[in-house]
Amino acid sequence: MNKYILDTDMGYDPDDLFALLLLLARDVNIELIISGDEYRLGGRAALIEAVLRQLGRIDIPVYAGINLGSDDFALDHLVTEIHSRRKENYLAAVGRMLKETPSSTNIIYICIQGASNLASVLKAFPEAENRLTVYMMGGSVDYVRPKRINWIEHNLKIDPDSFNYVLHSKVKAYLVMAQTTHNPVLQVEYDGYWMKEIRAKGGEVANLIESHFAPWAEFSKSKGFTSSNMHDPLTVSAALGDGFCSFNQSALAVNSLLQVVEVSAGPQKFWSRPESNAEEFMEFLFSTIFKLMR
Ligand SMILES: [Ca+2]
Repeated sequence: MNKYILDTDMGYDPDDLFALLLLLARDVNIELIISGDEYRLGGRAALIEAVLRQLGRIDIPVYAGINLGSDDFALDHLVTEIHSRRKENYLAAVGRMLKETPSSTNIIYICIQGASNLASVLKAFPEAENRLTVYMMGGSVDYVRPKRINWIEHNLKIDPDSFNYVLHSKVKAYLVMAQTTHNPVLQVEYDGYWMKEIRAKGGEVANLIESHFAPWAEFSKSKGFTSSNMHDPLTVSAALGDGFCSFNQSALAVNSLLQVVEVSAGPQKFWSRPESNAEEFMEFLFSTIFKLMR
């Protein structure tokens, strides 16, 4: 059975919560969760722990990752507790996992935030390049958002050096990128079809989703939208081998405009084609999450 690491900035766009719910509903072996783009003294890690407690999964350890000093943490008000500090930090925990996991077991590292923690893992443990298979959301190739001049994809923008480090490392990596995930079909509108289905089901998971989505809808209204794109759930789904998106293969680099470009030499990376089976994916995503709501 594969082992999974989830590296998430839950508490901002609610697609991270949908991604976690998808992972939990699939009953895979989540070894540990690392918080990304940390906030104050482990604010995100504390939020993730609170979510896991609500879902009855306190067995999954949460480690606070790198704090980039950002201040756009939308769910600050939901953090009522302090992150339970562990004896190890996230690097030590990943190092121990690399050491203790037999080479016949795949370790899948799912990164649905910036690449800071992942790049640190690759720098700290040279063997990680061969042992990990990475699925990461971020960047874009030949794509910028319409009417958004100088747009840079969020996960790349918050730490371009780490993103570039991962691209230049030898780690086997699949990138689910913005040219694929910025698809209207992958949008969940706060007052749209899927949220109505979720509210109709009711219960603790529905309330949890509401508590993450309502402040996000309020927060993003000023930017002209009230939806969440399922970038991160599509990435989790790819990591689980579902096949809703397909991948090109070439060497990639981050250029001076912070766009990802194909380059002629360097380690090969897999990166998502723009088209995906988005309709089928959305049906699959929510029918899977609804299993947690019975
Ligand atoms: Ca995310």
